[in-house]
Amino acid sequence: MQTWKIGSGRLFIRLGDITTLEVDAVVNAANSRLAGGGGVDGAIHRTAGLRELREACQAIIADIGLLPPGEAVITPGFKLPAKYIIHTVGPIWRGGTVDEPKLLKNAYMNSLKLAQKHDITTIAFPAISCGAYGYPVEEAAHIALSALKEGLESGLMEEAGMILHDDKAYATWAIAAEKVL
Ligand code: AR6
Repeated sequence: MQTWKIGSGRLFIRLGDITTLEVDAVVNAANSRLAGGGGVDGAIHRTAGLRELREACQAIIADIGLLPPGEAVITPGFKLPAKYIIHTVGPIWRGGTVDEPKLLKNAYMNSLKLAQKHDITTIAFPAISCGAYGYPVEEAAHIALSALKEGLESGLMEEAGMILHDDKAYATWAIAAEKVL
């Protein structure tokens, strides 16, 4: 784990499994239908409790239709150690032709803003869009860290960071942090 002081807050990067974290909120890399899936979404659903989380997600979708890329919604954490789950949808990588960087930044910033509204002070993100959605990891790391830095500088959160699931992703984020932070 590495940490940086940003404004009056703290940014961290850490290797591990986001479903084990004792933070106020973990972020889920969801899809627009909040239908569950593989990757981190599947892990969060299984650990939080498939039935409870599915019901909560279906209620949101019944209300809003679809969750567009870059937007965020919140549910309880159910059986997770985290109190809340913030579900956001990253962009599917299409070669950088359809505003992917802006949408990825929005996913981070809108998650932080929604968290602040719920008095969340500590939050952990997975590498949104870096699995099934195919975002180039180095570019995603720069965008993610810049967004977290911006959020901490503007006082949205006390502690915000990334949980990287494997050594390679962790190394990429650590190199990006040397440039961005
Ligand atoms: N903790 C932290 N990170 C994890 C974990 C975990 N337990 N498991 C996987 N990762 P992905 P996306 C990392 O595919 O690209 C789903 O089916 C993984 O190594 O989960 O945004 C949704 O339903 C990768 O670096 O999310 C959507 O349909 C990162 O999490 C779609 O996939 C993100 O990979 C979203 O695709």
